[in-house]
Amino acid sequence: MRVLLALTALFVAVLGKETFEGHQVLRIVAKDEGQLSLIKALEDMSEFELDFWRGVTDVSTPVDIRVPFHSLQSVKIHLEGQDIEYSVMIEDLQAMLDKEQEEMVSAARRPEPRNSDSFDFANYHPINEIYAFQDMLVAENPNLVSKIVIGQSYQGRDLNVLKFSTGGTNRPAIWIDTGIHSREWVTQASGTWFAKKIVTEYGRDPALTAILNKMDIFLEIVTNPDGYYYTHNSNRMWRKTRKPNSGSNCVGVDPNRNWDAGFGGPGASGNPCTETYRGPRAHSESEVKSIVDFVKSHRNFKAFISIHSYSQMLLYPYGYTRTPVKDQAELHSLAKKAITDLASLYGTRYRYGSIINTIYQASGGTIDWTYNQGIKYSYTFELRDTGRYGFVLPANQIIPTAKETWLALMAIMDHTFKNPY
Ligand code: 0X9
Ligand code: ZN
Repeated sequence: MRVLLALTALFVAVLGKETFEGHQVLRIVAKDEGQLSLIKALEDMSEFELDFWRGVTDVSTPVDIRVPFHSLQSVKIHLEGQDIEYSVMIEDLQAMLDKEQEEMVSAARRPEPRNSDSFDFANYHPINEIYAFQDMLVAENPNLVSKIVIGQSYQGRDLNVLKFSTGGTNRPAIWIDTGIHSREWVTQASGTWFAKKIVTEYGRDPALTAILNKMDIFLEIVTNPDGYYYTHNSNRMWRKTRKPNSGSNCVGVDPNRNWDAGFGGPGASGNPCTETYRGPRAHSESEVKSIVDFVKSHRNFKAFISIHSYSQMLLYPYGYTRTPVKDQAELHSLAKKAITDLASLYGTRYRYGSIINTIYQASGGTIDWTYNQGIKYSYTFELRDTGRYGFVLPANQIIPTAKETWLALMAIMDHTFKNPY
């Protein structure tokens, strides 16, 4: 088995992309607490090589698991043997990825955009195209947009942050990041759309104009560039960073378990071979540390919004502890307002609440750290969908997703603007 794995890795390294032929995504719903523990136990059965797309919340909330072809039979028999019900959400993951790839290839046949207006927001793009888009936006709007390089990724890529500012020095600011988990492609795509939206609406939308006349917005679209590059070129399902782990053949750290907030506690793993590996120490990942340093030296962030997918949720701290945050009441009612606005466009339904009560316990998460730094309006989104396509959301949903999410972002930004602290 070891040899086979090593050979597969070598094969992929030399010849290109990992394939997911015959991989299925199963949806499992626990009927009772007993079944829930049995499902949790699957997380530790490394021989199955399962990939939890949507982790264990509670009884009656579905769990989505990508099961490789080689373990499909045994997993199904295992579940049936324990009387656990499952359904097949995705029959053949590779077929879905082939379609995604075809759409990208045919979109890429169009002429290269000469300006940010002709950028194809309705399709997914490799990192170089997103970076080129960012530079065009800066060149076209020198009085509104600038690019700040807050550091380098492990593999040496620039960590780019777009700063939207109409002047002033160290104004109160709003942070938005997308793509810290690289495979959550609709987030980077939405981030790109938000960037364009901000420049087109400044001077038109009175609410955004008022915000930008007093505050700055910082947007990091490709927050995990090494991972993003890897999803395009080697493994579409890559979530973590790409830093090797000493003493292990497994690569990468979960950048949403690497922050100094309950670091090392329950809801993260100490095993480098898992998808929720916390890393050797807090802020060990340069993609995380660069934001930490930036936020600390800026000292004037008032809102921090970290965007993930999927499951349609708007969450606030904490994830590492059940202790409610002191601003719980305000964060809760603002979340409700934001998801109501979001739903007003297409009826997309979101759940909302604290991370630990709504999704699951997760330690070392981004917004727990930012909240503890004193950034009251710390939120995290899980964008579309609820599992039909999961991380492989069809490109024709990018713009609708971005548009509805923008309404929720505006609700949070507007509230932040109107409630200085
Ligand atoms: O497990 C995570 O890191 C998040 N889910 S995801 O599928 N995007 O990986 C949820 C944890 C807490 N919530 C967020 N920070 N979104
Ligand atoms: Zn995520």
